[in-house]
Amino acid sequence: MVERLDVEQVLKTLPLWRAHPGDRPAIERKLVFADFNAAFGFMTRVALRADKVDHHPEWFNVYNRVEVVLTTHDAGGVTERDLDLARFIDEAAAAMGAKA
Ligand code: HBI
Repeated sequence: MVERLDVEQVLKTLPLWRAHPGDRPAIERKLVFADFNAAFGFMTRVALRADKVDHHPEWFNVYNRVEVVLTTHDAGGVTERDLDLARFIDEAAAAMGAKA
């Protein structure tokens, strides 16, 4: 079992992320891309990584917007696995020219 981390501490290292409102601790980032092509390109990069590390985003996409929520179900909160994927998401978002 991976250790749960304090969300506020995690967010200090992830300036583009917020606490996700809900019944269990989670972090979220809302992204905007130039168009659907860029948004889906971003999602493809993240999907391949998620498959590789067996850790998956909860996400929502309409056209050029993607909303991502990360949490670790087994631990009932945010762990290093979410932090790692969030860092990868930030890199992929920058590479795909995220506007927000
Ligand atoms: N993805 N975000 C997230 N959180 C999990 O706890 C998680 C996951 N993907 C796969 C996974 N857990 C599996 O390890 C278990 O469901 C078996």
